[in-house]
Amino acid sequence: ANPVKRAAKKITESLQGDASAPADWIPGRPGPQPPTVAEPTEPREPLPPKPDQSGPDTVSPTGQPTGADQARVAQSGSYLTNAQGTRLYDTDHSLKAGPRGPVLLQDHHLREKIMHFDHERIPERVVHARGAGAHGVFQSYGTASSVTKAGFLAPDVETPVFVRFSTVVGSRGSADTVRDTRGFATKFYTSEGVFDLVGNNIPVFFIQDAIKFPDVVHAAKPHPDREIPQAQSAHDTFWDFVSLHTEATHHTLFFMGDRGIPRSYRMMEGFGVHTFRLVNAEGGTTLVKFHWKPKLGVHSLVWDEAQLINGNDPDFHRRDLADAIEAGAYPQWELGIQTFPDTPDQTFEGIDLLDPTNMVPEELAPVQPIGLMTLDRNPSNFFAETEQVAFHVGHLVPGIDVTDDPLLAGRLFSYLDTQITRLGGPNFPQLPINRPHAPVNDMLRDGMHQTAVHRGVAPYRPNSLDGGCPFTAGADMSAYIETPVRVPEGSKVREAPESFADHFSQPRRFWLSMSPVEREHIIGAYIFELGKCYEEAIRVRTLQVLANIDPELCAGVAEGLGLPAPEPTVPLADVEPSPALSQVGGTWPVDGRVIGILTAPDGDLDGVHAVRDAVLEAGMVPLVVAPTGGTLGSGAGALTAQRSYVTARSVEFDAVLLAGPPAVGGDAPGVRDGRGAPAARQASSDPRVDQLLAEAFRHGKAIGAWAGGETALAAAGVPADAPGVVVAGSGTAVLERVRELLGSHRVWERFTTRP
Ligand code: HDE
Repeated sequence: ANPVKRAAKKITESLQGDASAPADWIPGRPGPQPPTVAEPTEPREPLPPKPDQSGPDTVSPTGQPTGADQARVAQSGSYLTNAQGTRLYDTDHSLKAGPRGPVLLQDHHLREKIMHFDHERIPERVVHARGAGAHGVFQSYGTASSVTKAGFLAPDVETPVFVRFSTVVGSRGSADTVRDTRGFATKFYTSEGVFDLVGNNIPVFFIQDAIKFPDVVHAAKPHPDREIPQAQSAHDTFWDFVSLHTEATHHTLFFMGDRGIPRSYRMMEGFGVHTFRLVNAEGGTTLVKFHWKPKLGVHSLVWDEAQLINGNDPDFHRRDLADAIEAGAYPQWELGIQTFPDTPDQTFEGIDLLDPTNMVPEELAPVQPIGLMTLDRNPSNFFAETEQVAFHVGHLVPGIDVTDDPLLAGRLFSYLDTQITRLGGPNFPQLPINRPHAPVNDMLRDGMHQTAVHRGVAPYRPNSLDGGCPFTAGADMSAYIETPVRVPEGSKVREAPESFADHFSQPRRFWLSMSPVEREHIIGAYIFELGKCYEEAIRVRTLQVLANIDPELCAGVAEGLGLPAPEPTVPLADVEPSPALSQVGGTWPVDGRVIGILTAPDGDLDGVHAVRDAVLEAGMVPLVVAPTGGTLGSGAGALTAQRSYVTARSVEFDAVLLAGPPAVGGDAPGVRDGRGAPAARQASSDPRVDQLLAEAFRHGKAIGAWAGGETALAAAGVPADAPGVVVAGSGTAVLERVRELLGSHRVWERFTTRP
């Protein structure tokens, strides 16, 4: 008779039989029905489930659109309003008692505007503060299906992603091209929940146990007294720590190598670093390491270039990523896995898979491609997306589980914790960039910055008042179930296993895998970094670490520091090199490379047109450089200069072309030699062009010239017959050769190496 009771009865009956409520657990994935609900709150009859039990949709109780329409809600209507939607007639003057009188306390608009401004900043990330992000899509090949049941790795599944690249040590406003490790964090918005792969561009880490993280970070950050240097490892506290704490040797060697100064985020590898455990539909497990392989290859800057860029364009990497995406040169990475049998000792070929300072050479365990990621959309708002995105290694989906790597264990704790400080409370998953694309029906409630309007009265389990909702799922309904891994027996200890004790064999493998030019870069990096330390004892101690890796490395650095090279204190490990670690020797696509074309009003403008078209055709970016800004030539053949001799610097270009002799402009405003007089120069040169060519040459970049452009080479000290200098009869002929040179990234022959 009572309609509420009638409805309740119907619902109770339907739950016991062939229930329709949970039919859409995971779209397209039929599974058994959820367990029957018989909750013990008798004698009261259960209420019917509320019309919407689908979780914390961020709906406005007044019916205003939110969610996908958020942007419209944030900014709608053409008139300026206050935060409450009241239109304003003036936002430029405070309310005063007369035009020259005191400002009135009652100016609520002034108060609101300044209050909001005062709170515009949130704490920056304690590490990885400086970053750049992009949206994209991950297309699964399905090749991982035999080892994981993760839905997003099934054949042909497409998953939206957001990636944030970062430096580690510097503050939010620090320069991009400092020597540092780079973060490579990916959020997969899968239909089974969010999966975050929070990795770096270096496959190993400084420490084996999370409890050392504050130590390594305190050592790398600026000195606590003067807060210098910014975003640098070249200082005493860093080298003090890593020379005492030799488990950091492998990672340190990696980022003293070229990977510490990537050419572009688009040209970096990414690594999950830890060993993860994949679980397939039958419950079978496989240990894996994740790798991102860039389609453009792995390329780096040279140190001198990186330092110049820090001054010339501190946003170099951020700009490069955004420009490439805007230009349609979408960067792509293949996701791959190295797989290892899940044996009780969790080692592979003698390598302890739980030690994150270790890697497994690709020659021993090939990287098997499992999908392709394409970044195709820039964020619309840096703060809302790149700054507020919150990654967490514990954001896992069924089919991907963690191992007992003690570094990973600490990270599982840390990432949630840090977001509470950074994003102001526990509700950061509701921020648009963090919202899962899978339905959310948690029982988390209230708290700072709660924007969801939850339904129902029973955010607890068991309940009968919300009809038992939400239900728990089984393994066959995409529930996340931890793998019942057997835990080794033992006593509670603060100790590392014996297998973590070897700190030098793997660094030695890395060193032996480098080409001569890469070794020279590493030696140069150590000389620079240690040369910046004040304490001699730190240099001496580091040389001892290097002696334990390789005598040639140690001798090279010792020579540069003017110190004796010590003898090793451990036997040098007998290890095979891993050629896959070297960045030199391959040929790669040239998409998105930047070609500077120097010309002058009387240069070969027709040739420049032809070269520009050919550069664009090849998916590269042409930038025309002229003595001043403005237009060159007239009519149909007119050219716009994107850079002038004042704004162009060599570091912006991957190759430089000279279309005719550059203008002689050394007495142009602002160009003076060291004594303040107009720069002394050869009659045929402009000091800015000389500098540009000399830098490009020194940095191993291809240089091309035609139509008399070669006359500028001599004045810049560039031999016309040097490797990678191309002189030909036409611009397109020059470009063709330059393009081939770009395929190997740099003209490696130009760099000196020791015999
Ligand atoms: Fe992180 N790390 N990390 N880390 N990490 C953070 O989380 C931490 C480690 C990595 O673009 C923080 O949201 C601990 C390894 C990336 O938003 C913090 C330990 C690897 C990012 C944190 C590590 C990483 C972070 C700071 C040692 C490579 C940037 C802000 C146990 C596999 C993510 C934040 C982004 C960020 C803690 C070690 C990668 C404090 C305790 C190893 C890419 O939670």
